[in-house]
Amino acid sequence: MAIARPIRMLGAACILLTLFLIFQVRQDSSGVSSKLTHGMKRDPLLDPTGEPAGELWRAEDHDYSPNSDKSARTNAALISLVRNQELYELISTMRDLERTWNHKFNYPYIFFNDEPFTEEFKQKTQAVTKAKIQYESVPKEHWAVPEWISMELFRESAQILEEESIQYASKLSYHQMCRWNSGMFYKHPALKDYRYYWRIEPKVQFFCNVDYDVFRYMEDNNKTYGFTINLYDAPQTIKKLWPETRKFLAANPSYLNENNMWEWLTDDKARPEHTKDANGYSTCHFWSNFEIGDLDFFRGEQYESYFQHLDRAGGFFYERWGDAPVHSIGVGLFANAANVHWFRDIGYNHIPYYNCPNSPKCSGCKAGQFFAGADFLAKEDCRPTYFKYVGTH
Ligand SMILES: Nc1nc2c(ncn2[C@@H]2O[C@H](COP(=O)(O)OP(=O)(O)OP(=O)(O)O)[C@@H](O)[C@H]2O)c(=O)[nH]1
Ligand SMILES: [Mg+2]
Repeated sequence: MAIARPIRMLGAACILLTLFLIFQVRQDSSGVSSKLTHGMKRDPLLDPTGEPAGELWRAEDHDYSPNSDKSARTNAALISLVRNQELYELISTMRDLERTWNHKFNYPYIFFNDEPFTEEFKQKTQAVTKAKIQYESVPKEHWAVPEWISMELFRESAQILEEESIQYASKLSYHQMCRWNSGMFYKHPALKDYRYYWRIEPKVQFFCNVDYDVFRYMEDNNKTYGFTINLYDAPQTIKKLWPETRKFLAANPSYLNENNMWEWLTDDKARPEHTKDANGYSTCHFWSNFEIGDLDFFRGEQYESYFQHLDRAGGFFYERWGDAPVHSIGVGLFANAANVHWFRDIGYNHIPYYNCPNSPKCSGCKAGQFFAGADFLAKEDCRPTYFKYVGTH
């Protein structure tokens, strides 16, 4: 018996709808879709990505040889705080960065450690690059727990955070590392004469060939800070960070930049519970395991006195304030948002998150992929909020 035409049409529509839904679910579970909200229909990383606009410095046109006195390199270094036991993970990071970028530009590396670097560490890292490497110790007074911190209170607070399953809560060196990265790295004597830094960490990955001098790009375009990944933080680790920030701002209202990122920092629409638990801070931050920044900004009066205030407040030890939210709030309040740059063209991964552009220069990651692993990671993506309030520049 023939089936009536309207019924056939309905059946076909049902099949198409089912196929569409299956496609959507598969996309979500592959980590490619990060469930962009705030009205963003499409991840900008899915659109073809090229180089930033404007004049770019290239290795073909200038002298970037490693030992040249007249090199075109600007005043910049690749930096990492790292432990001897992370040698092989660091080598893997260096290989990626050399392959995609630094073999063309030969910027020097400066490695920092609270312990002396071993000879093996020095030899094996130097074997990966033609560029110069400096191996630096962190001054004791930069690493030590400040005298106003009560170790008893630290242990009690860490215990409470451990009960909330906060990773590394009772690991003192983790707190010291976060404090050093927040307010000490830019005071290290080895960085005194440098203007720009690119922070790297062991075991991160770089996926895309970058054919211009990114430090010159920062300088020529008056950029203060560059990032790849924009995330939410765990509110339990920073409950007092925003209240302390508000206190600091109340005492120093003139420090606030006219073109700041207040709405990104205080958004309470995307994750209202998060903002509530962090006492007014959205917890959105630039993931600081990647950052390219202007040291003059961090050394400047606004950021440095902000750090001093936070350090006195004790949250690097009594909570688990990370350098990522601290840098991000500092940049979000005291820098001009127009001078903060999303390096969308630098393909990057630190487990478990990615920045992966759609470009023939990239391999090893999937365009638009935001995370690898369990689906719940998708909700940690703060880019839609950032793009909405600050933009995609
Ligand atoms: N020298 C030194 N470096 C450290 C210490 N703790 C952490 N680091 C470095 O600081 C950076 C951040 O530390 P990680 O342990 O990766 O912290 P994380 O990224 O929050 O944690 P993971 O998700 O486990 O990677 C890395 O470059 C580490 O090598 C330390 O006690 N001494
Ligand atoms: Mg790490």
